[in-house]
Amino acid sequence: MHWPLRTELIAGLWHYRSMKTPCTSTTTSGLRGEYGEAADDFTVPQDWDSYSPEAHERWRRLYAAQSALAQRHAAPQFLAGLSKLDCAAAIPRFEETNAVLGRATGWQLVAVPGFIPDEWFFDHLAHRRFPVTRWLREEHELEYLVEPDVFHDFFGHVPMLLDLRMAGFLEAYGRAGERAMAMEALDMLARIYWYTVEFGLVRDGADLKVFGAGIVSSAAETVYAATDPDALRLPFDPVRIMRTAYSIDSFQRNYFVLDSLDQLIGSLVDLDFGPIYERWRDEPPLPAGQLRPGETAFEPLGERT
Ligand code: HBI
Ligand code: FE
Repeated sequence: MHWPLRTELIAGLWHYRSMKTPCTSTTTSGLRGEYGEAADDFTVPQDWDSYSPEAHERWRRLYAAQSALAQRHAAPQFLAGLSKLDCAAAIPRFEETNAVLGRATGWQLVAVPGFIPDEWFFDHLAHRRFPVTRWLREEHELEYLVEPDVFHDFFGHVPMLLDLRMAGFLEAYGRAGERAMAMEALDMLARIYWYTVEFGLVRDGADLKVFGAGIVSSAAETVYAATDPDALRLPFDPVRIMRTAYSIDSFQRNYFVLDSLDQLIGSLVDLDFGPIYERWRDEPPLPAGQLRPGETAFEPLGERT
């Protein structure tokens, strides 16, 4: 069985359990990666020279497969970003990418051992530093792994960091983290990230395209989210999203579709999250996969009425 490539699926577990113990080794956190070598801000050197020829070859195959699918199904903004990243032939050197990113949007990549604590994740984003996992998945995990690796983090996320709107949105998300944590509403904020940065779709004329990193780094979910008549695609609505549960071990049971990337910032910039957190944080989330009264789902081509 080929499960979707679900790289972020333990984000929730991480938040609830792992943070109770200091994340300094794989044994205390249960996470893969060299946490013992990390600096206080959880960064590590990328150590590009330590990648084996087999790892670079594996990257090439992953890149070839996913970029072919992306040409058909990914948003033009993702493809525009990908075309500026010279990363088809080998695992990229973050240093080289940083020159391109810095010029385009001021973002920089920092290497990390894997999942890092929420506080640090938000702090990096708030300062336009994107944490990218250093290690690459093994041969037997090409289709499925539970933690983000360098392919998910780089191929999935970095193309969109070259888009000015996504660049601004991710910084704003990082800044929003502190308040969400203080108000004990991190789950609500995290759903915004999940349903946009990780699993977002956007209209492209009459068509729907994928741009979320969790989708574009998964062959099976790219096809499912972009083309399957059974996938439930709902109109983007921030409060609805903050209230909607998500799947961590299967395809998403619903997706949210932006009219444009401008809507991402436009709809959130004037929203006062405080009262929304207070109103909904203690209520159980809406189950995923259900159309609510008044909602109209999207078909892959055009709208269903
Ligand atoms: N760390 N490396 C990494 N990648 C993530 O996507 C990530 C993380 N730490 C916390 C986190 N995500 C989420 O729990 C927050 O977005 C809420
Ligand atoms: Fe991700």
